[in-house]
Amino acid sequence: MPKHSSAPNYFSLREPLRYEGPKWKPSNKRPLGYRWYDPDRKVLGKRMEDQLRFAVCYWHSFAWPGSDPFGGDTFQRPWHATGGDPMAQALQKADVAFELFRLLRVPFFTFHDRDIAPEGATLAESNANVRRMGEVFARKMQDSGVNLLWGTANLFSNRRYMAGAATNPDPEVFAYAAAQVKNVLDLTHELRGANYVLWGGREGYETLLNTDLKRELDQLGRFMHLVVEHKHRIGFKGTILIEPKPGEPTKHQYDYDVATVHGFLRSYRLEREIKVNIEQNHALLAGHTFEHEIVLAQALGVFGSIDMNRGDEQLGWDTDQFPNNLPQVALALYHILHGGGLATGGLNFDAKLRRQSIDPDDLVAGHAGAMDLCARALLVAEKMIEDGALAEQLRQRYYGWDGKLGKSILAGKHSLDDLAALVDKGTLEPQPHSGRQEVLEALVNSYL
Ligand code: XLS
Ligand code: NI
Ligand code: NI
Repeated sequence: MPKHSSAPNYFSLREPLRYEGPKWKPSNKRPLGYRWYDPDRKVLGKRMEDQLRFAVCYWHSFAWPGSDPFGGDTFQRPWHATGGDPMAQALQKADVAFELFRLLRVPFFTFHDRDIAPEGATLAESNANVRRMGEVFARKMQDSGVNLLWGTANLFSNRRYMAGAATNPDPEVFAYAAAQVKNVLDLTHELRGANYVLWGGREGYETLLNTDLKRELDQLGRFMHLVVEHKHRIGFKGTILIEPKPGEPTKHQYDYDVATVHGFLRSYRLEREIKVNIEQNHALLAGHTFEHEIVLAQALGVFGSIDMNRGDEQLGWDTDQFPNNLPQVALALYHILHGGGLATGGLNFDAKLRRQSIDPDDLVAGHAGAMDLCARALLVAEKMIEDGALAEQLRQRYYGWDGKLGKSILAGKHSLDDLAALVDKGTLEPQPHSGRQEVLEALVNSYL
């Protein structure tokens, strides 16, 4: 048996972490605290907590046992013990989850249906279990003030989804997935979730030898329309989000990256209804930077929310580590804030401990360290925005486009013939200018 087995005493900490100030260092007596995360501090006109909108995810922290392809459960959470009553275990898990939220003072959480309640013999039974846990959540949320950033349905673990959910060759699987999403979307609405997420875990394929790609895309489009129609029917005010990921579990995922998802949304006339949930590690796996995906989503009008984690520079899979790179996170937050902030979105720690981190308190440490890093990065982003030098150099670089020629080109006032004539007259003499990348990189470092 692990040392701490009953839910309220699962962690050794009793009092919630607090803001300790910039001089604070972890000590044996007080190993955990916030050096930067000061929820009430005003940053660019909003409380820090409201700028960052942190969420703890249920799946990595409470559902995953520490397994990898070569070995099983390392964490031995008491609610995973074999032979236990699954519903009692789900309740214990929820107690520990809300205890972690309290200790961290985190304002939001996220879940899949299968994380929170046991799967039953039929879908009706499974859905009922989810709803029972939903009632438990409603009470706990009321008591704690913790809110739901988003809910989602797990349409990828069960073998019925091995060939996809909406993109399955069998319409009965499509119907099954629809029934599951309806249940979680209804629950998310009842719990006043800020968003609903669809990650197309198995919406993709391994080989075209057994896959009709066009049909599968049409099925996915139809599925998304059903979700949007249902959202409006029940009056859910949150945002529907698709989470792009380029590979894993399938070789070709249809929701490859922000550009691909946007193209899909446009083709199926969904671009006004659905936005994206961008995950740092997924951006890297797609061959992009995190900032690229953020800024592109903003440019296309589909920026929604963030799954905040980090990949490994050597490993080509979704390692889902807690963020720990100040310049990277600072630039991401700079772009998020510069483009208007998070709106209904948040920073969801879709991040898991390394499987050797088996002490319950490691769960507190992983999140607390990540929250503090993000808070520190937010303060860096604030300096970047208040100083304005980064924005100013962009303005200068595109200066010509705000002038007479640039404006009239964009307004469609010139044909190719016109422009050729202008150049022939010899009045234009474009001069190359330095891109100054090194200067700008040093500028970024000056804010750190
Ligand atoms: C997997 C995804 C998943 C989604 C939720 O790689 O990140 O965890 O965030 O289904
Ligand atoms: Ni994710
Ligand atoms: Ni992921």
